[in-house]
Order: sequence, then C-alpha cells, then structure tokens
Amino acid sequence: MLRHQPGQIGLTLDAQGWADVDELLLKANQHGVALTRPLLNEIVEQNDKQRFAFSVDGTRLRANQGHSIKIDLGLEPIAPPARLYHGTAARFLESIQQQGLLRGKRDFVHLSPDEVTARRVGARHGEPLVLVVKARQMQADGFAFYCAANGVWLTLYVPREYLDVSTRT
Ligand code: HQG
Repeated sequence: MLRHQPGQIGLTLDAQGWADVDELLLKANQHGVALTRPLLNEIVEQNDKQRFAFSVDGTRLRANQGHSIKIDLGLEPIAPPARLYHGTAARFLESIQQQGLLRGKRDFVHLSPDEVTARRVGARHGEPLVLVVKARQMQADGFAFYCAANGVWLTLYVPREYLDVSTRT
C-alpha cells in the first residue's frame, strides 16, 4: 500500500509518499487487517530491511524506497562508493548485457552496498548472479546516484559498459 497500490484500500499518499498514520490504521482495519499503532511501531522498528520510516513527529509513515508509483523521496544526489552491486538471476544476464540495467516497473534500479545483500536480492528471482557496477566512474560521467534512508542505492539506469559479472561465488 505504501509503495504500489495505496488506492486499493482507499489510502492517499502525498507527493513525498507519506501516509497519515491514523488514516492508514483506519483503512487497514476497514479492509480486514487488524493493524494497531503498537503493532505498526513494532513492524517499522523490526523490519529486516528497514523498509519504512515515520515522520519526525510520528504522525506519518512512508516506504524508504521501492516504489512503483511516482513520488518524490526528496533524495539529493550523492557520491557513491567506487563499486556497488546488483543482484539478479542468471537467466537475465544476456538481456542485461545487451540493454544495461533497466528499472522496469520501479522508480529506480536498486543497488546494494555489498555482495552478500545483492546475492540475496538476486535469489528472489532464481539462481543468483551478482553484477558489479562501476558507480564512481558512472557518476564521473554524469549519472546521478541516491542513497535511500535504509542504505539501498538508487539510480535511473545502468548502461552495460559500467557492469561486470562478479567472479566471487
Ligand atoms: C532485472 C526488493 C532483463 C533485475 C529487493 C531484476 C531490492 C533485467 C528484475 C528491491 C534488466 C527486476 C528491488 C534487463 C534489470 N533485462 N532483466 N535489461 N534490467 N533486470 O524486483 O532489483 O523486499 O523490480 O536484475 O531486495 O530485484 O521489495 O528489482 O532481477 O532491494 O524491499 O529485472 O526489491 O526489496 O526485479 O529488487 P525487481 P530488484 P523489497
């Protein structure tokens, strides 16, 4: 609801992706999900990838990244490390080597700061394969990088010339 289909429970997100917490609790309960504020606090705190963040005053909630709807996270471009990693499935390699990394349905291509995380992301799609992204070089060539509040790196597109297949197993 906070990333893809807020309308499915009649929830409205603002332009920066924030949902009003009281409205979220009400709409969730109206749609058969027994969500309470203490439970929501626990979810936000314990989520394995820190997917959600409350506003400073605690009245609003949003997803830190991963949206497929157009919202403005307000992220400023920042310098990436020399290398970032993208986990994918081996069966996508040929297409990626032709087209580069595309964001598909999401707002950004997602990149991980380390290979272990990338491998886990890739395994969601099948036999995992990790691609090394020459991020610093890309940035020097004019591509913008962003880092979401949970440490996931984002960029709009990775041309194939900045990609190498990781040789680590
Ligand atoms: C692949 C999860 C063919 C791409 C994860 C990926 C992440 C291409 C798939 C976050 C391609 C898209 C995002 C091309 C890219 N040809 N395949 N040219 N370019 N692909 O799920 O990066 O649990 O939209 O490699 O952990 O897997 O939702 O992106 O395999 O952080 O928080 O197309 O989602 O986080 O798949 O995952 P996805 P992703 P959450």
